[in-house]
Amino acid sequence: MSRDGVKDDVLEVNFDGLVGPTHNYAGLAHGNVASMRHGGLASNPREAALQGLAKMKSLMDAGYAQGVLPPQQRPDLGALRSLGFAGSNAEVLARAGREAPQILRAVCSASSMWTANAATITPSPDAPDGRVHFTPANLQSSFHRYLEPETTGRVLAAIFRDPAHFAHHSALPATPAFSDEGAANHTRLCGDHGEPGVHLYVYGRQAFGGERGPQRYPARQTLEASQAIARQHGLTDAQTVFAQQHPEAIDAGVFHNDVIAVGNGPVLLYHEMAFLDEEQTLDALRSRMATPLIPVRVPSEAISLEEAVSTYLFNSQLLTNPGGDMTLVVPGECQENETVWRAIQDLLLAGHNPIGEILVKDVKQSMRNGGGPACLRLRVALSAQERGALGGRVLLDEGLHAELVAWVERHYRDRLTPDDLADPQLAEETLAALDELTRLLGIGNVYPFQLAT
Ligand code: SUG
Repeated sequence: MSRDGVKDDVLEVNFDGLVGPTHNYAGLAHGNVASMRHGGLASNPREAALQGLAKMKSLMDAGYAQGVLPPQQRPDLGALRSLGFAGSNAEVLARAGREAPQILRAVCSASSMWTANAATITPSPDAPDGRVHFTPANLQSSFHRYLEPETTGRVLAAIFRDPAHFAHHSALPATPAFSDEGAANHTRLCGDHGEPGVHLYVYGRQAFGGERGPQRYPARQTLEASQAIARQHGLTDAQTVFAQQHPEAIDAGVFHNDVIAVGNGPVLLYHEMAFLDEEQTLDALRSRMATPLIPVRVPSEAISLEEAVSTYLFNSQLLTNPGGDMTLVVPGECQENETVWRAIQDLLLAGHNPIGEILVKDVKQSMRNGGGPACLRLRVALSAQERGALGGRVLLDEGLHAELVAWVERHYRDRLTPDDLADPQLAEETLAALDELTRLLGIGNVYPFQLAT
């Protein structure tokens, strides 16, 4: 730490979720139009994992700090057993496949790949005790995602294990009043990443009281959940802004704020329909930030809500380069859409803002389930000392990347349909792969099958 409250050596590390071997299209996410549209399609788990690793590698090669988080144990046989399916693993899977195919699909989802929903993070320059704070998201809005937080908590505790630097909180009560979907609804705005920041929490509804909510699709984040996380992490009113997401955006398929806005440093790139009260949100940020806010507003006349949702322009990663300018990492779908591609050139690249470069990444396997480049990563701003205190081998380098690619090629199938999910061989393959992965990453035993006595 050199100046007051400022850490000079803080870097934002993007921890991408490794896509799990059971990646499939089950149409599980109500209000997520890509998931609803592609349910039942055959997936390619191998291609999905390799696309994710290729994105990680190219950002690592470009000089950004890149981390990786492991997938979860799927099928979640424990969840099936808790629902009354008994017998051998093969019997449990066969009966679930016969009697409750929707439940079987849910317990096979590889949804933990979207690590933007894994947790909410407060980096150390902002926390009163000078540690990095973590709260796993309860993801209680859907059954398949409600299965994630327990293992997420174990994985985060295994990696961010040194209590001198890292503080772990419990997920919020998994009930609609405290519905929480993690960092996807949270943006930290600041000068450099090591300077104190202001935390923008975007919620879809208020559980106790409150006004207009969406009519068609569910709001997955409550104000009460966001407030509880800020309290857990010790943030004050001067450090926080709580803004309601526009209900019309949720009803158009914007199920998380990161589908319609992305911030980095002092820049907030957003669609005009992102917030119910745009001016109030910007004013609240401006009045709290130590650095001038740089809003980059995209009006509906340039890009409609529907185009924002179908191309996921706002689900891009906005990354800081050493000189202070920024790179926007967009999904391939943005380049395929003429209107959006033109708006990127005219509004973003030619506008008065630090965005100086666009990188296009193909993450189509994930996009078909509504997960773009920004969904696939959890941002954790860490000082050099905190990076040095990480457990396991999770910061990507050439060697780790090559080993992960080889691991995927050894274990993953290149085609999976919903009917394949009852195959007991798939479950065996997956557990063997995951067991090997925890050794490769050096994170110890984190999966239920490894912890069972
Ligand atoms: O929760 N899709 C995920 C996508 C999450 C995207 N994350 C962010 N925007 N940060 C979801 O809706 C679909 C699974 C399926 O249908 O098979 C799914 O869960």
